[in-house]
Amino acid sequence: MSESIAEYDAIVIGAGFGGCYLVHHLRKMGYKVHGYDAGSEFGGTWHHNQYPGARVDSHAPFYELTIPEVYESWNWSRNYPNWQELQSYFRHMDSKLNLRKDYTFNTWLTDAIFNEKTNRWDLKFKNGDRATCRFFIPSLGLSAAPMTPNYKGLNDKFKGEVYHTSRWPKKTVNMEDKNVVVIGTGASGLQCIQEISPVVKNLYVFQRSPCFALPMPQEDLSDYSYANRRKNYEGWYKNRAQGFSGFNIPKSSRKGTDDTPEQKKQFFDEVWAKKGFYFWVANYSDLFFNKETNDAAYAYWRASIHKRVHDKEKAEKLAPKVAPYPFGCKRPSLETHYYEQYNRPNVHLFDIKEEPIIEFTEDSVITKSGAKKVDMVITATGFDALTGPYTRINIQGRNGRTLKDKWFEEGATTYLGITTYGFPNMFFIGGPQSPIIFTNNPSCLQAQADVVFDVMKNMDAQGIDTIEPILDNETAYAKQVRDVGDNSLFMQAKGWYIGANVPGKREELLSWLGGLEAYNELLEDMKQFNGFKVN
Ligand code: N01
Repeated sequence: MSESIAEYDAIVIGAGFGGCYLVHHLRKMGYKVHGYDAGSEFGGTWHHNQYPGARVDSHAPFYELTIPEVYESWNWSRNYPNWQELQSYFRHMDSKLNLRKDYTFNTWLTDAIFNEKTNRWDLKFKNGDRATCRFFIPSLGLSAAPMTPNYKGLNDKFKGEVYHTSRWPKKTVNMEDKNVVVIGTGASGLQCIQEISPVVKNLYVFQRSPCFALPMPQEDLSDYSYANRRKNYEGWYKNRAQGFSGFNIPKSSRKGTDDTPEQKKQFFDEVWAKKGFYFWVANYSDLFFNKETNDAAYAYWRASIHKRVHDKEKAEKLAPKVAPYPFGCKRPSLETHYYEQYNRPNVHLFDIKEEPIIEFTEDSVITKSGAKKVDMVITATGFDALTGPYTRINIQGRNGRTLKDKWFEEGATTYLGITTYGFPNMFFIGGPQSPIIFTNNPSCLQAQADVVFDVMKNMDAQGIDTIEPILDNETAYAKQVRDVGDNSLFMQAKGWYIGANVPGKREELLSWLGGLEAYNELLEDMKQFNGFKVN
């Protein structure tokens, strides 16, 4: 524990994509910047989420930072790399940029308090460290606050191993010949199930809602000529910042309501054949707004699943006749052989709504059909996404008001998904009301960080000490984000996109749905401080 207070121009919290990009560039711009992370290494999400089968479902080379020193010397072996390769990527980045010299790890930020006398942020860490800075830039990741289920007996009686997917231990976890429970079938559960089914003795999957997963077009890149591919990088990177999704997947302007059933079938065949997120991002433009279009997409998807799952009862649980929520309004994960796992005799599927978990005993899970012996429980139960990572920290702005209170009372209200009234010189990257949910994450994080760099530069050039959004502008922006959500089908899908998975959290669409290109245009205003009060 140090007695002194470290002084910086800027402090970045987080050592994932956003944090690394920020520290690298701010340092180059001549700022005295320091990064902190609660984990023991670089990687953010990918440092913690190393559960079996964890793999990104955004493809290379879009899912990386556009830092030439890093990408020019880095080759992915797959276009959808696994956690091991993603961790190697971060090690490579550090070896090229020596980020480590300006980072402190294993340091949990407990308090960040804006000091109205000095106009600086005063930070305290769990280990006793203290620091102060002019610019406070948290880049905490959307999934840094795991949600754990509170089943009777799980935490106090059950004697077997219990792991949350996003807090997977840094040791080998042996599952061979074990009876394993997986609770939750979102992206994490699905990937884990896909990987461990062939290994375990029995797998008991407890599903509350099915995931509408799409085929992952995985490719082996090891034989590619990277020299040739890299010639395209500059163009790709430029395009990714200008498209809707931050990928090379174009958004369609075609509406399902304009097409006959035959035309719809033909259109679905086309987008389905492209695999990956095409059936989501490049689907009809009214997919998220029109029930008829959405139902048609769901029916098409459902038929593809029923072809792969032999047991009709299981198939019906995985892809029910009536969609339990609108298609694509919870995140569709990508899979390669998930559905085939349910053809294995050792993989048992329970719909929690029909067969709830009654309790865990020392060595079993009890449901209405009896007790099943269990050695390990894996909870893949998701996150208090977007706001949770921020509201767990005591972040206090003007007049001692905390961000937690503000977002609890008003909902996740921000200006441009990057600042919030009452919290001067705080720029959050990848947080609520940014486009992060609907875009390739590095594309969104970089767009936000780039505008922060310009804002800081312009502030210094014009002798401005603090910047803070004007309340009316914030209210209007926040309303715009929510109104789009309220007029969409998203509000009918009770998942993390709208905060419905967290008891007591206000239900609202938590992300900007207008696409990255339109968002970038809004950010242009910020560079000139339009909509902001400056001092
Ligand atoms: O979390 P989730 P996730 N009892 O919230 C269920 C990113 N990600 O970790 O839908 C029983 O999606 C819950 O049921 P329901 C990606 O953005 C990316 O899987 O609320 N079940 C749901 O089935 C992703 O979307 C990658 O009814 C309970 C599941 O648990 C996001 O992270 C990989 C329950 C949670 O699904 C989150 O994914 C992994 C309870 N008490 C994650 N509580 C890739 O890039 C919750 N559930 C590949």
